[in-house]
Amino acid sequence: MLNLVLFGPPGAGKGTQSQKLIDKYNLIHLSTGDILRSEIAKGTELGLRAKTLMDQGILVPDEVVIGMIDSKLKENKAAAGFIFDGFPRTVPQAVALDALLAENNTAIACMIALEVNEEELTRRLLLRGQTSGRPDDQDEALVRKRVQEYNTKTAPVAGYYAEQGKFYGINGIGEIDEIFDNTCNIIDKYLSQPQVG
Ligand code: B4P
Repeated sequence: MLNLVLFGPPGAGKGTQSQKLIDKYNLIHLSTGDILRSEIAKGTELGLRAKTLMDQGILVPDEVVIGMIDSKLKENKAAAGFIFDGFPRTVPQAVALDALLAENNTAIACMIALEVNEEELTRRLLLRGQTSGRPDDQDEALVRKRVQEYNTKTAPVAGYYAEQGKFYGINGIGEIDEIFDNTCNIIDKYLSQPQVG
């Protein structure tokens, strides 16, 4: 199984690169942001709870997103692998993901982090806000709040994977296809190594 974590601040290009990676490597895309927005659209109780937090640029509780990922893994037991996009976003989420994958005798292959500065993130998200209809993309203070949440709660997750020797950072500024090629190079290098177990 090929399990990848696509990592980076809001607007770094995780969703954009995920779409290209799932086609090339035949993986299942698990975006906690997309799953939460679908719960909001359906008007479920979980969605209503999450919306209040997401509209403020705050992370939803760990147990909510961990439960969502657990059920998606169970629904897709025959998958060739997964791209985790926007998850894990805290160290407890990363620990829980390792445990869930271990239950299925698998593990994260690598974390690929898209590195983009705050000014470019803000520019991209406000631009997307003009067409996405996402309330969290439309207000500069809210966009900056999301980046601040990332810096305090999410950035430490990179260290968690670095300790396991699984962290790879790449420049997330430039042409989408060029960033995609650099991402594929990391994955292909991993796949060319003899796999343990
Ligand atoms: P997400 O849906 O994960 O949204 P995001 O961080 O804004 O990134 P996204 O993937 O959508 O954008 P992308 O970088 O591809 O999270 C939303 C909210 O949900 C969070 O704030 C939180 O409240 C909650 N949540 C989600 N997961 C959670 C978790 N695990 N725990 C707790 N809470 C959670 O692209 C952005 C824009 O940049 C696009 O318009 C794209 O076209 C553009 N772009 C991409 N690459 C580009 C490039 N190379 N050059 C120029 N533009 C580019």
